[in-house]
Amino acid sequence: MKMFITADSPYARIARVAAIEIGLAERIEHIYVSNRSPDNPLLDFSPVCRVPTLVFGDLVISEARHICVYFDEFMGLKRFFPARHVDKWQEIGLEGTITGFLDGLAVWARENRRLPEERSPLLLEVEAARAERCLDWLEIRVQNAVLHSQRWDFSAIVLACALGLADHALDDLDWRRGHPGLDAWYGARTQMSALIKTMPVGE
Ligand SMILES: N[C@@H](CCC(=O)N[C@@H](CS)C(=O)NCC(=O)O)C(=O)O
Repeated sequence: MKMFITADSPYARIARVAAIEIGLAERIEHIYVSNRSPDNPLLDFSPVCRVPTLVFGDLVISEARHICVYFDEFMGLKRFFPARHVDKWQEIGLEGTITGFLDGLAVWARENRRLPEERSPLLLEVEAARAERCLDWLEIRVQNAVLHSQRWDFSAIVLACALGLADHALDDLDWRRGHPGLDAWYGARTQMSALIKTMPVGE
């Protein structure tokens, strides 16, 4: 099994964390690639050419979520998508909001990589507002323990990787201000070895 990744992608980080947590990391060859480079070896496997991409024989899986589902099934576990006692659709709603939060931060971080004069002020404003709304929403879910301290499933991993992206690439987002519960939730997770080992590097 091999997995194409970059050192700074929050999506690749989700899959890397999942591989560690489920005990597959040592069985996966991690291949670091340079996104958008014409000689990216991932082009031989995927026309979409985004990280993470998992390759196993003739099977090619992109999308961090699908890779996590695959890891669960491969190991015969329900590690990242456990059966819930609460309404399954509430869980799916939560996951969608957290994923949307990450997607917004990723768009913002990508825009920040452009030259200042090439950045869209509208896009930056829209993403900053989206992030603030999501942070307030998430703070409530931490305070009422929907996002409780023991939770370390797919949604929680995505949230940790999103906040890691904010710390790594979004200096202009002071996300801890006004969100003490989220700060504490994330602070406890940063001590976890899977997050330490996958700390974003570069760009
Ligand atoms: N929805 C995808 C997003 C993956 C994604 O956007 N990866 C970025 C890196 S953060 C990428 O590989 N971009 C390459 C490109 O846009 O050419 C997932 O969940 O895995």
